[in-house]
Amino acid sequence: MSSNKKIMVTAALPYANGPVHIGHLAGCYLPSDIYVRYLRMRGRDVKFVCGSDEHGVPITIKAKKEGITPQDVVDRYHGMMKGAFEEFGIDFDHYSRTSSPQHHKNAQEFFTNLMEKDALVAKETQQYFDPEASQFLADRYITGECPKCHAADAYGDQCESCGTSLSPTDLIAPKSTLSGAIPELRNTTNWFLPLDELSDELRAFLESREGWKPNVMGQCMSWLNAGDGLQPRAMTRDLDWGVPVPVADAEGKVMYVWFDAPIGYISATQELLPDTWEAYWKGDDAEIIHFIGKDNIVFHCIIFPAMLQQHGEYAMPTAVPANEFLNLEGRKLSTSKNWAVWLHEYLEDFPGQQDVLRYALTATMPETKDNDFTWADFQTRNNSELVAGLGNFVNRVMVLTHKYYDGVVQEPGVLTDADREALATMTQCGRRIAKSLDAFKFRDALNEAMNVARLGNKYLQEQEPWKVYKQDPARAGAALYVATQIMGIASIVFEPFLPTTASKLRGMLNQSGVPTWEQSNEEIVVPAGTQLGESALLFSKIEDEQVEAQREKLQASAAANEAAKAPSTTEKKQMPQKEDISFDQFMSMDLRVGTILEAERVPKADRLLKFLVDTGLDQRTIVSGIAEHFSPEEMVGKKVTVLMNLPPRKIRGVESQGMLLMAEDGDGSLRLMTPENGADSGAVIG
Ligand code: B3M
Ligand code: ZN
Repeated sequence: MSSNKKIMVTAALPYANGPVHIGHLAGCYLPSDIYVRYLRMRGRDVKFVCGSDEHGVPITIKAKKEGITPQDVVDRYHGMMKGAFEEFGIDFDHYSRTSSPQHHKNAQEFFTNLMEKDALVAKETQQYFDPEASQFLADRYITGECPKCHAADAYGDQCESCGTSLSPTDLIAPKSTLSGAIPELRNTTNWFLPLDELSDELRAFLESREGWKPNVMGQCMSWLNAGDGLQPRAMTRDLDWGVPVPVADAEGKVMYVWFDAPIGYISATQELLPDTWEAYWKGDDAEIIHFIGKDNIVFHCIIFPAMLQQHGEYAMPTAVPANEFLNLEGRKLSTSKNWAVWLHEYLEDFPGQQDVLRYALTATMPETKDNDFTWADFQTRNNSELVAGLGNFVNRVMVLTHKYYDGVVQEPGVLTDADREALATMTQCGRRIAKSLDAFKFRDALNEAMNVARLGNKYLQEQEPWKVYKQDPARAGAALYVATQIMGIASIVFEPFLPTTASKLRGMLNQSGVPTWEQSNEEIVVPAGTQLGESALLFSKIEDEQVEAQREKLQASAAANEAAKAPSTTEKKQMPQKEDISFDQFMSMDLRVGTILEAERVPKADRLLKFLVDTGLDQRTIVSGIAEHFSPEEMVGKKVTVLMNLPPRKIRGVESQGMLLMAEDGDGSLRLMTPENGADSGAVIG
């Protein structure tokens, strides 16, 4: 990367339909933020943009469910997401939103540009239409059986069980999510991007990219090389929420959310730099890097590049470092199942400990394969690595320097071999971290940064200034001088990963302003004579009870979510009402309260119980097919409702003189009809 490049870093625009969780952070916001902070320290000309993705069917569905407008939904979450990113130090130059007027204008210009070049093809196709809700059903408005894996609840655009990307007409037994109605096919015109004709150009673009992660390039090539190749894809939808299609007679049509959302990166840059934005998006100096999660690869590596190629004025993406998925305690993170750690809730439980989460998530970042976040791992990383490693090292340097030298960094005098070796090792760290960061290897980079703290602890352990001081205060001062330089390097190399901690370190070292990355190659970071500041607490131990509470909270909220979703009894399958009877027929039924005196099983009849029932009038035998639901023992003494005047009939050789009434649920479970407050045997019901 030559240094006159204009570097545009984007992080996927999160849908404004829920708060931000750790999966989002680990997937693309942390790696992009670390990368940008690092580039800034290298003095690179970099801009970092993001924003809320406010279109798309999930938002309209949520609005319908809550009885509010889509704008209400996105207003609620836009502010929340922006705030969460700020809290966690995700340092965008601009966080925009796709409902902004600038974005609508920009996306419409882009669309018009493609129309003028005949790059979009109008096609009449049959789309599903909900006759009850009288609207076309795009994407997630329609569910059905997945034709590939046969999961029951695949969406019109994708099956979440097997990941296959689908069209609504692919679904088996489709159903409208709006009304539950069976949709019918109707004709409608939409505009398509003819990806089938653009394969060669796309292949040439992808083959010209260097150093892409194998997981990303592999996915792209498998689409290009698939049996039937790329297919034309509709770039508009029959919907009323989105960027209106800027074409006459396109009433009631908006852009497909994946058409307008990536253009949102450009719109955000225009808002940030109204006069100079083009330098970051056009021409040979523009370097464009998209940080995303793996489910967004097709859109950033195939569809958006195809749009850019057809438009013709824009530079093509340089890199798309997509991450895999983060799981949570062995399960897939899920907003809808409430299986997540929400950033705003984390902050309530661990106030001021943003860097701990940044650290734990970077250390388990799903760079090359899916990875699992567990609270146990979080606790270990905090207690063993941050508290016992980095925190302990810094604390020893600060406490000893204050104790022996009033906080003044001593002249080292003549350095020993061990000192020189420690300083030489430490000046290599920045280079090694840089190499990993340049290759988007964030876990390796963080581990290298942690090596600075490990080096510091090892050095102090070997030099033991707390012992040496008594005989040789000058030597102890020299050792603390060296240790302070190591702490100085830590304050530089941790800046991209743990910005709050790095800033506290600078405070302790009496340094102001973010240093340059090159300073990490120097042997003197904190000159002798520097008066150190107060020792600040960097990290504190996380107790077993705290992580146990988190695990419980997770289980409880997932369970509560499940319960809230379970169909209520009124939604269960109900028996249709029977035909009317006359009032006389009703009055002719003789119903009375009875008490069960004896109960036993009927031999060789699994389902039958034989009762002796006191009806007030007599004691009679009644046989009932409820042995699968009740044991004879539990029935004795129970009050029941008896239909008295059913003609006697023989069941398995036993004459039954009446019937016990039961309530049967939709799921087949039975309950006795027992009078409240224990009415006497013989009480007449009616
Ligand atoms: N909103 C999808 C997602 O959050 C989408 C990203 C848009 S990036 C242009 O997964
Ligand atoms: Zn499937």
